[in-house]
Formats: sequence, structure tokens, C-alpha cells
Amino acid sequence: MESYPFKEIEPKWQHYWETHKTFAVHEDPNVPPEKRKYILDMFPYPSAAGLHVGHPEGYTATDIYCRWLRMRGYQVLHPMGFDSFGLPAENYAIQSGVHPRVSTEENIARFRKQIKALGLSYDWDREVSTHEPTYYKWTQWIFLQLYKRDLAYMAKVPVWFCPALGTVLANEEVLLTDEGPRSERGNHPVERRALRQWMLRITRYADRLLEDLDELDWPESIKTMQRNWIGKSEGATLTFEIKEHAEKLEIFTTRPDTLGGTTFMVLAPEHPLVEQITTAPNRVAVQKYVKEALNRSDLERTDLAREKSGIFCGAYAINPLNQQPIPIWIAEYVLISYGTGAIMAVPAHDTRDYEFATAHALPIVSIYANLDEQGKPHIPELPCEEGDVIINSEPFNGQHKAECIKQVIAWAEKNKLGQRSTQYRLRDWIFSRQRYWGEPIPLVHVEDGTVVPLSEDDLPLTLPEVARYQPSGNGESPLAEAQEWIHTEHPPHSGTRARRESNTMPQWAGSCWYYLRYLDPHNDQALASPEKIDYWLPVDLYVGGAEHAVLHLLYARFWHKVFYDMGLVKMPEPFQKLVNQGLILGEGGAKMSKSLGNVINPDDIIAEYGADSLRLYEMFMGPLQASKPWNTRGLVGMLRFLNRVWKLQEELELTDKDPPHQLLQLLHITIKKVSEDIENLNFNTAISQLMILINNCSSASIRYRAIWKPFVIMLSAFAPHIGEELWKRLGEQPSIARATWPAWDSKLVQQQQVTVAVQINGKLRGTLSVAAGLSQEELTAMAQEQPFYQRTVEKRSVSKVIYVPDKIINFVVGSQHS
Ligand code: ANZ
Repeated sequence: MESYPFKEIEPKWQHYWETHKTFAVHEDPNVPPEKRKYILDMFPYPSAAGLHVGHPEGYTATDIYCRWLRMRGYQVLHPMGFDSFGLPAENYAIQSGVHPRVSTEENIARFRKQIKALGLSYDWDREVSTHEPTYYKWTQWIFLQLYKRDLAYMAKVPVWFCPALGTVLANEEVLLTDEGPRSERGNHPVERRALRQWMLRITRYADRLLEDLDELDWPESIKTMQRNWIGKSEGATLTFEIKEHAEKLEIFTTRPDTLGGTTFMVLAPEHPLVEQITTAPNRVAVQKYVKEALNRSDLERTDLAREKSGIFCGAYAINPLNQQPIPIWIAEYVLISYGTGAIMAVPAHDTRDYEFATAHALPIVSIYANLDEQGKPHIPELPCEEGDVIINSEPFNGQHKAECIKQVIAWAEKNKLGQRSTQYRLRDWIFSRQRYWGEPIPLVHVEDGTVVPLSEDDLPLTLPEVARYQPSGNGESPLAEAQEWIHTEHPPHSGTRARRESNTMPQWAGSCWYYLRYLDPHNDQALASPEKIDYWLPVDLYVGGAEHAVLHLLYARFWHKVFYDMGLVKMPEPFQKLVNQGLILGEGGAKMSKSLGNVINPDDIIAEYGADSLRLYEMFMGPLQASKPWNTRGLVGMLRFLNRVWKLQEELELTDKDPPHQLLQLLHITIKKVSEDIENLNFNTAISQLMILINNCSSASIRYRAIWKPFVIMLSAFAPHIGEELWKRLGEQPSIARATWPAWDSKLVQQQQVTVAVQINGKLRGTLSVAAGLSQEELTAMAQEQPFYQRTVEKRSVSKVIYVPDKIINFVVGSQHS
């Protein structure tokens, strides 16, 4: 295909932006706070594979948004950097002997070049990489602050260990196979081993991490995932006596009402009582069972489809309600890490317990009955969650569930048999790795056993050069073998021997706070100056993949809250609005993967079609948030569009005459549509509208400056290289990035207006005056902004929306709070 000269135009303008620092931004006190915007992309891990087509998707979206903001007079901070510590570089070093820093920096150089080839408007003066000592000095500084606040501590925790590789493995390096867990590298058996780790007390922030989600403009799905991850459960801990033992057994339940239906107890295999109460005849079998269970992950152990294995330990507990003896079992489906690691099992009303009781022929007693029309009680079909009234549970018989839960807790508290209790699924964060390529943890272990943090003045504690990246073989990091580095004295030169901490931080560490470093990347006195932090925060828009829904976003929110408590930042949340771009799938809809041979390389696309076509195509594929298959034909369509634009400017004479009214009207409709679409990140429909305008321009025999100039400005947000070129050819001064975004004249836009009735559960609550032809989504979004809607719906969840176009929208909401 004969194409416009993108091969010349694109590098030319990239060079222009770079040398003119077009997108560098400075704090200017004259810019009012509402005119400052911080637009952030999730920075990439610089893998050896280079950029994939998923990267340009999110990056182009934020780039368009930033360019649009700048042209509307906003001051925009839009930085980029690299999350450059991590496993692949270390594994590559083990295989090849190449220092991870060397391979990482090569990868960064390649990534940077690829990103620049996309024409993204970053302020490159703010680039950071997490592996640089000037950066990780502050990651270490943050660790010291966490340590000071008692948010970092040591504990022995089970991690994956591979004896053949002599190393600890990350979850993602372990495959769960039919022959048990195996190392991804080399397919060796892997086991759970308790090793000393550094932990961060994220659990102390569980409630705040949960509550503050409500205020954020984030996808509901991500908020739900975070809520589930934190997993707050309200219930009670209850204490059971053990027959012939002084020890007591404490359990956590969310269903104290079902106490009377407890027919057995279950301990997690790791529970400390297992040792003590297992009777002699059961000992050998119990030990065997426990050993097997310990080698399985929590995920496997709680797999609902898995047969409920378990073993009787020989001891009995006493039900505090009726003094009946209840056998104590040990079973893997009870996890040591949750609640108290022990449960009262109520097979009549819990499906897992029901399956277990059925498999092991244990009794099943219903403590609920349903009442028929005559008020006669009947046992419901089991298992069932609840019934009409409590039975078999004197003195609580006849009560309903909610009141019974309250009464049992009150009774337990009065008799010192237990208390109300809240549990979280969230666990403290294992914050150390037995690896070389990470931030050294800035502490020493003195020979008398004390642990001493380094002084802030001694930071950064840099990674030493090592000869081998092979793990030490005993589960310690390769740093443990760096003799000159690991041995030190504390206090320095005192002659008292000390060892540096050999663990390094996990890859999450650097990405927990990079959004702060961008604010002041060259500051060597502080992680960022308070003025700059106040000037820019919070991040107004954060765009990245949904794979970071839980961990990265939760960890970053946790650190941010610590910064908030330290007075470093003024708002409790770092990321106001979050958007996840959808996955780009291979042609035909399968996931892109090397093995399927359907991976698209952005370099090839840019060489063949140009970066502007790639950008337009990725935005035109569909809504930003949706996953969508690659289709090379669509890409060709974008190049055709740009060719057409180019031809118009080559072939049609430019005039300052007034354009025909219809064309002018179409221009203003386009300005409005494109502006509003960009604001809502609906780039695909904005591009369609630009195409409609160009189709109409093509039928004229002349180019009207009054149409062409605003068109070029709008186009430049999406396709900035051709935008700059056309701008210059209009006789304007570069850069078009500084042009003024056109305004629309609402008189010219006058579309048919309609009034839509907004109902909630069928009742009229208000009306909206809107343009005709809006979609259900558009109207829903508008309705949600109305105070009358917010007042009536509050936190209840909408179960259904009924929309009669241009007339009525009805929201069906439940009585339950979501
Ligand atoms: C008795 C009972 C009766 C329960 C009933 C449920 C239904 P969530 O909601 O997820 O917090 N449980 C407690 N600790 C456990 C552990 N370490 N491993 C596995 N299961 C555990 O779940 C709380 C319920 O999960 C608790 O309430 C307990 O079973 C079980 F009809 O107690 B329940």
C-alpha cells in the first residue's frame, strides 16, 4: 500500500519533543490545584521479551488523555519508569552468568526505545528505575520507618523450598502437578519449609484498607476483589473443654447459633494441640496424615472438589451447651492460618462439614426446623444454612437465627466460654526473598542475637558484586555467600561481629511507592519534598492491567497509609481513579502466547504501519476496559484513514473562507463528541467521529481552515506525529501539544433533547434532560451522579436496570446493603 511518509515524520517529531523537552513539567505555584493533574501508567517490568502490544494500549489511552488535558490548559504530570528488580533477570544470571544489572539495563534501554517510538508524552527527566541505588536508598529508608513503627518483624513461615535447586521458590515458580508440587525450572519435587522471614504487619491496616475503598473511583470488580482478599468476618470464638486434658480448645465460628449441632471438632494438621492430645493408638497414623497435608498448599487443601480427607486423633471435646462428648478430628480443610486453626463442625448446616461427616460416617444433627402451616416443626433437607426456628439447643430453642447468634454470644461471654470476634483473611505480608536481585534489607544481626537497623546515613546499602548467583543451597540468599559484604561489625569498627541481613525485599517493594518518587526523582535528601508531594498528589488517574487488582494495589495503599500516618502525605489514598485496560488477545481470540505463535510485536507494527496507526488501532479496537482480539485488517483501516487525511492536505487547497453551515455544524458536533469521549476514556467512539468528519471533508473540493485546524488539533491527541506535521504545514508553530483545544458552540450542536424519567423500584424520583439516543450505560452514569439517585439508592446494590430509550430508566434495587 502506498502510504504517507510516516517513516520520516515519526522519528523527526520524536526527536523534536526530546530535544525541546516538550513534555517536561515543573511545579508552578501560579497554577491552581484544580488545574494540576497527575496521570500515571503502571510502570513495566523490563522483561527480555521487550514491549508487547498490551503495553501501548494503556499507555496510549493515558497519553491521549494527557494531551487533551494540556491543550485545555492543565498542567500534567505524566511520568514513566521501570520496575527493574525481579526474578527473571536473576534466573537468567544463574543460567548465563550475566550480571542481572547488565541484562536489566539492556532491557530497560530496549523498552525505553520502544516506548519512545510510540510518541508518548512522558516527562523523561523524571524516569526512575527501582534497581538504582539512588532509588532503592529510599525503599530501604521506608523499610526503616516501617521497622521503627513496629510494622516489620521476623517470623518463621512455611515457604516453598526445592532441595534439588537448593532454593526457595516463589509461588509462581511452583507447579501443582498430580505428583505433587514441582519446580517450574527442572521439574524437581518441592516441599514446604519453615524459614526465617521478614514480615510486614499489613493486618494492622485491614480495617482502613477496607473502609477507604468506598470513597475510591475504582472498578467495582477490583474493590470486591480487595474486600474479599481482606475478608472480614464477624462471629465469635468459643472455648471447648477437652476430656482428660487441662488444655482448652478455642474455635472461631461465624455461626454461634449452630453450637448445638456440633457433632465433631476439627483441628488443622499444624495445630499445636495435635501433638498433645493424640492418643497412643492413633499416633502413627496421625503423624503420617499430618506430614502429607503439610506438603500441600492452602489452595489445594481447601479445593471444594477435593475429597474431604481427615483422621480421628482419639480425644474428645465437651460441647459447652449440652456437655456431650464430641470426637476431635484432624483434617486439611481446616487451615492453621485462619481464625484459631480449629473449628466446631456442624454438618447439618455447613456443606464442607456435611461432606466430611458423610465421608467418615459421623452423626448429622439439625438444629433448625421449618414450621408448616399448622406450625408443626419439620426437619429441612440437609445440609441447609438455616430454618425457621432453633431446636435441639436448649435454652435457645424456638429462636430465629439473628437473635440466636446474639444470645449465644451473650451467653458465652457471661459464662466465660468465649466472646464476639472479628477475623480477617488478610495475613501479614512475607516481605523477604532469599534472592540476590532485590533491595538489601538494611539491618544487621549482631553476634549477641540482637537485630539492629542501619542508620539512615548509611543508606543506600548497596548490593555487593558476587561471583555466583546460584542459591546457597541451604535456603539462604546468594548474598549469604558474599563474605566481605555479609560480615561486618556493630557498631562499626567496634570489633563486635555482626552479619548483614542476607534476605532481600520482594519485587513489590519498589512499585509500592514509585508514584512518589516521580514527584522529585533527583532529591537525595528525602524521598520527595513535602512541597512537591502536596503539589501533585493524589494520582488523578491510574491505568494498568487488572492482574494487579489485589497485591500491588493493596500493598501500595498500605504503604501510603503508613506515609499518611507519618505525615508525609496529606490524603489517605494514593490513587483516586483507577482504570484497567482489557487484554489484547491474539487474532481469533486466543491469548497471545509464544507457543501459539500469535504474538504481535509492536516494533514490527510500527515499522510497517507507523506508530500513529498502531495507536489509533489499539484505541479503535473496542472499549478500553474490554478484552478484544487483534485483527490486522483493522490496523490497515487506520493506516488508510491517515493516508486519506494526508491526501486531503496534499491535494486540496486551503482557504480562509467560511465553511458551509452543515460542515461547521458537523465540526461542532465532533468537537463535543470527541471532547466528552476523551473525558470518559471512550476513545473508540471518538475516533469514529473523527472519521465521520473526514468523510464529509472529502466530499468538498477545498480545505477550510476553520474546519481543518480544529480537526488537526483533535487528531493530534490520538496520532501526535502526523498531528505535528499537519500543524506545521498549516503554518503554525510547533508544538501542537501547546495548541488550544477547540470549544464547541452549543447552538450549533443543538441536538434533539429529550426528557427521561428516572425511577427507582418503579417510583419516579427525578428526570434528566439529555440528548436523544443515549445508551443505557450513558444514562445510568448520569443518573448515578444525581443527588436524588444517591439518596434513594445509597449503598444498596442495583440488581437490574430497565431502559426504555429516550423515555424511562428504572433501577431495581435490593433492600440489602451491598
Ligand atoms: C460453625 C459453622 C456452622 C460454620 C455453619 C459455618 C457454617 P468465613 O465466613 O469465611 O469467615 N472456619 C473457621 N476457621 C476455619 C479455618 N481455620 N479453616 C477452615 N474453616 C474455618 O468462615 C467462617 C467459618 O468457616 C466458621 O464458621 C467455621 O465454620 C469455618 F453452619 O463454624 B463455622
